[in-house]
Amino acid sequence: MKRNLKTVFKFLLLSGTTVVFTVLLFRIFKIRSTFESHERGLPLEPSEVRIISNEKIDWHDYDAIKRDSLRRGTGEQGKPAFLTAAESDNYEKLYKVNGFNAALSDQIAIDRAVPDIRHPGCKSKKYLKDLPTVSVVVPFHNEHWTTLLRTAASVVNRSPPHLLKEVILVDDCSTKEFSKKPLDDYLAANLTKVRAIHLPERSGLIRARLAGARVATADVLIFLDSHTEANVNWLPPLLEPIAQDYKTCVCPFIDVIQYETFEYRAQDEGARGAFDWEFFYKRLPLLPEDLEHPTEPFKSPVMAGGLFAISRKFFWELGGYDEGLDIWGGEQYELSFKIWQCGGLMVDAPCSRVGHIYRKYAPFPNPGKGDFVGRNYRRVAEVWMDEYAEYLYKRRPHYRDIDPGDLTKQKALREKLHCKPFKWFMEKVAFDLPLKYPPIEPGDFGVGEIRNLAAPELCVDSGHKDRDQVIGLAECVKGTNKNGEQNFALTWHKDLRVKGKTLCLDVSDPNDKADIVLYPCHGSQGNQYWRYDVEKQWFLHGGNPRCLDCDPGQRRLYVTKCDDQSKTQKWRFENVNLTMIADWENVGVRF
Ligand SMILES: *[C@@H]1O[C@H](CO)[C@@H](O)[C@H](O)[C@H]1NC(C)=O
Ligand SMILES: *[C@@H]1O[C@H](CO)[C@@H](O)[C@H](O)[C@H]1NC(C)=O
Ligand SMILES: [Mn+2]
Repeated sequence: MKRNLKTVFKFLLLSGTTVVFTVLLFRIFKIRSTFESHERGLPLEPSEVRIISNEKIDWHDYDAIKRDSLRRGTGEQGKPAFLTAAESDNYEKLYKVNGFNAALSDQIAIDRAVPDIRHPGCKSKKYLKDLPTVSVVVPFHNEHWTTLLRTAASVVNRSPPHLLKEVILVDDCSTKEFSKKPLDDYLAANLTKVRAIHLPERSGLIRARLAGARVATADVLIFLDSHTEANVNWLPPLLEPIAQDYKTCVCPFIDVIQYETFEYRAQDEGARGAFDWEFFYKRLPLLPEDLEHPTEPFKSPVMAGGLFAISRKFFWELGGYDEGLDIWGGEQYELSFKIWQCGGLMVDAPCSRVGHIYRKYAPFPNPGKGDFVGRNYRRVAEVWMDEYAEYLYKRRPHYRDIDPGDLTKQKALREKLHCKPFKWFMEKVAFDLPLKYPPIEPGDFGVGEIRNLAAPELCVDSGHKDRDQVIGLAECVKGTNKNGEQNFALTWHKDLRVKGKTLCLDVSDPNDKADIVLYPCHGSQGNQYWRYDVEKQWFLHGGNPRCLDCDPGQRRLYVTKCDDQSKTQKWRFENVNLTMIADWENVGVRF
């Protein structure tokens, strides 16, 4: 009996141990798997072994939110503000040097409250309990003192203290009095987590960011412009994707701080970053799967440039920025291409929002360095874009003659990291970019006069009219005399233009028999979308299409419900490119 008990006891003990052991193993395994992704990301010193768990918590600082909600005064809660006559002494002078209403900024508290305009779903979102630490790097040159301090204060006040290791203001050789000792003193007295480093010579935005990154010590680098305001709970959504994979770069949503009134508002509810073939920053619509999860990070081909989070480890693995890039321009493309092509990932996090003052105008003098932006673009194109660089050069032929300088280091880096070709980036990441921004501008779907079948002596006529004016029909004019009057192009933008002008046939009225007016072409569909149906000889307008129709007696044009029996809805379009029309869906954007 005693032996039996002992056996049972032993058995229990053993199986108990097994259970405990299994649970432990399971946990270790679980820990290990998150640990691994973490480990790849953040250099964990042996002394700082962290227990990484998948536990998620609510990171909101409800006390701070409460305090903010009670604030009243000029510009509080991000409401538009105005100067009184007495305050507006410096208005012109400060506007001129800053490009925004800096006199008003001085009347607004450094730690003002901004409205929480996140998607409502963000308010209940939880994030990993274990998040990496952050160094915020803010380069500036002659930033106005209150906008600079507001940037720093918003970061300090809206970040969990144990995550925010430091804020580094990189003074790129500013000449304003405040930028030196008064700034250092202010920070030492009032914002102890924030410090300024003063560069001995003017280095430009790109090298100033690099200088800040070099002295940063936390796991994650966050770069911000010097006239921004971090919004509620901005940090965890930026950090979680990096904690999960250190090769993920995360951008916040950028809100608008209006340059005149400092009103804080959304610019939109998200879009994917892109570019056209002159390297203007553009945006692509969210994908259907992105729209389904409005609070989840979504992939974005390129960053806007000024505001993003990246692990320090990955940033330096990518060589930081190309140091050959001068002052500003092209660096957002360089880093974006590198991130994607060299094994990383870039996302926008909708629940992280940061306001940014978009200036009314750039107040800085030209640095007198020639076409430094063109040279930067050339460097980026030569190193990363392979055969696609040609599309850039086709539009800006003088780039071919710019000496890009020594590229061996950049090319060696691309080699060393086994980065993918640009074609891969275009096909897998920016796959819908060519629809909206085709590398080679397609021809027109059709061009020439548009003649009505019911009244074959009448043609659509723009009559030298201008924007907002209604157009109608006129006697068809033969031959060469119809330039700009009866000569129209159905372009690859899927708009119908007065040939040779950027005026488009536009219908904004949803009512039946709505007029056709001229309006500057905006290339973004909507009221200017037209399609030609070759079989039916219809001009179809809009997404829920109506047909171009007319009243020959009144010489009036309008759109109305399509009708197979109607002859006034039939139009002969002088020259139609049937190949292109047959490929309608694959040319330009879809409605
Ligand atoms: C600290 O902030 C207060 C309030 O904004 C200001 O009056 C004071 O001058 C600051 N301290 C320094 C040393 O600048
Ligand atoms: C029609 O379009 C195709 C494809 O864009 C082009 O190759 C062809 O030259 C065009 N034809 C005419 C007559 O313009
Ligand atoms: Mn800016």
